[in-house]
Amino acid sequence: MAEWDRVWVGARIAAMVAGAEPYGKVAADALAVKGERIAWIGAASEALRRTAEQGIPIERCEGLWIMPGLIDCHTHLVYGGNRVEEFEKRLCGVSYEEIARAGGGIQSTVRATREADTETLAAVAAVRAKRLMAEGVTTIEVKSGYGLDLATERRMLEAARALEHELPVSIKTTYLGLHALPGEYRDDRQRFVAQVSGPWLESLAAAGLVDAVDAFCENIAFTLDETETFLAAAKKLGLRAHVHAGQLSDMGAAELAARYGALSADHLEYLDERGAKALRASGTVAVLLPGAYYTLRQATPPPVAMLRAAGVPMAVSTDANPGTSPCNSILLILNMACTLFGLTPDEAVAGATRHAARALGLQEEIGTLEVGKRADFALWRIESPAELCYNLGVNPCVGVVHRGRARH
Ligand code: DI6
Ligand code: FE
Repeated sequence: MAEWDRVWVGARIAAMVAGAEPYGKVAADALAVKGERIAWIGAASEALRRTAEQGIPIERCEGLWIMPGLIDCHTHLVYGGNRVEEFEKRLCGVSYEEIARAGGGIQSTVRATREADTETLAAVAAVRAKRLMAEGVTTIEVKSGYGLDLATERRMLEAARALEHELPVSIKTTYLGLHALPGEYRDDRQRFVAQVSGPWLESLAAAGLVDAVDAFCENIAFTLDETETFLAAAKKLGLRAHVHAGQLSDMGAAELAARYGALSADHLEYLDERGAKALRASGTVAVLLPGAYYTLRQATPPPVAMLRAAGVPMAVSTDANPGTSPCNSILLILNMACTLFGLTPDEAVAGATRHAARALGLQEEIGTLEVGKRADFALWRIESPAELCYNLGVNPCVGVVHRGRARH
């Protein structure tokens, strides 16, 4: 039997492994795949010798860059309707908080999502997922959180899981139990938090639909105590967490996330040094979401220099959602991470590969190109990896391999 299934030769390879070389560039120009795994990385001359002997199929890359498949580690890809009217209102000066407090915002997407059937939810999510995939994305995290009742949350998670069966992409599902307080619980917050943290979480987890949990800890959403109730319940079930922390104010949510060993704390426009140090100590990834920052026209970017100095790994992601980041382009987000937040292009690309993998607990599987890791990679017609960040509205992706198989 041939030792490889297929080999790509004549490429430039940015493995995105941490180290001295920018973008983890390796002194090799060939990569071989066996099954779902990267089997070998080395010199094209050696690859050609072995392929000639064994009749292994060859892809000639002619200088294309091979880089790890991009990972979008924070999305709300499944939802009904859109929020274009709210966009218009905000342009007239009404704030996101005002709209939320008046029953619009997340609540209006909850109404539209409850009304949509599961097939429709899966179909609109697939359209959005394909846009990401066209830009070299091979793994997407998808949150629930627009159902806010058990039946609709379940349907959202099922629609997210369906993507993985219909499309050549890997999906991680997150039960965003605490996103907003639904109208029917307006007078009984405690009971809602108890339902989410008790029977609803148990039921969704038992159905195998929950890879992790998430909560929106914010003055317009859920308190620290409420968030902790949910995180504690998840921990008992052995589930890791993400936390929407410090998007609009600093309530100490990053420290709470760290205390629960969360996979990630996300947004972090409002974060002090104690929070950054806590994240570092717990190995929690800071997920930066410049699309939401841009859409809300916020003035305070996340403290990138502080996170860098503290040694906190920084991921970047679209936060694709109908309200604060109606964006299905990871490449645009890489640009914004540099231009708006001051990441270097190397940091931004690491943020959508190596660090995004860690934010999903998948660092042993994906996010870098190494022998034994999953063969998820993209081919780019560029002269340097920084071009993934430099261009605006340009997609130089010319091929994607997911689990060892070329996408068509
Ligand atoms: N923060 C966000 O930016 C999204 N959710 C969250 O907790 C916004 C969700 C929306 O406005 O629909
Ligand atoms: Fe979000």
